[in-house]
Amino acid sequence: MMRIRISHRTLALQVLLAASVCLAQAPAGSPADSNSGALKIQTPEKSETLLPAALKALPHITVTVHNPHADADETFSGVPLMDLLAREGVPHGHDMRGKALSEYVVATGSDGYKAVVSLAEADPEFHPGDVLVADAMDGKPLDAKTGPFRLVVTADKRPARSVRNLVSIEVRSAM
Ligand SMILES: Nc1nc2c(c(=O)[nH]1)N[C@H]1C(S)=C(S)[C@@H](COP(=O)(O)O)O[C@H]1N2
Ligand SMILES: [Mo]
Repeated sequence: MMRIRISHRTLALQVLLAASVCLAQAPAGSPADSNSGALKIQTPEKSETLLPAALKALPHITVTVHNPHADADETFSGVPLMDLLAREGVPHGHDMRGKALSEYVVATGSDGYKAVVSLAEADPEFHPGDVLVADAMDGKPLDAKTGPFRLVVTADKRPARSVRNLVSIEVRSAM
């Protein structure tokens, strides 16, 4: 009796272990795999996938927006979108001219919801307001319903472009 119980427990442990190894090895980043926790950043030249810990390690800013639906102020902390794009060599600042003005960012949530911001809108040296990839609200990491990442566009009067469960940001050109 004792031996059977022990071996069952061992088997359960092995199943758990195997499952956690599978989870750890699951490919991450495509919009299809929801809640993989990874953010794919794609430009015409490069692509990179950031895990929550990597984004958390980058310099953050904090913004407060009013959510008219919740009728509440919400304080988000995150990394400016343009800081993430600049890592991939996307033009900004002095270079926000010419072809750069034809470029735009498609932000996609794990449910397939999409919103577009122009590259110029995402550049704080060009356009007022902040566009950030937030990973915390009111001092806490975003919950599963919203995170781990959410786009925040402070100049918008409604949070409709605030893509929840953000899984991908892709830079494209209209030219
Ligand atoms: N992934 C995803 N993000 C989304 C949406 C959605 O359907 N899917 N709806 C948007 C709309 S229209 C609004 S008004 C806000 C609502 O955000 P809230 O639930 O935090 O108020 O989320 C935005 N982000
Ligand atoms: Mo909305």
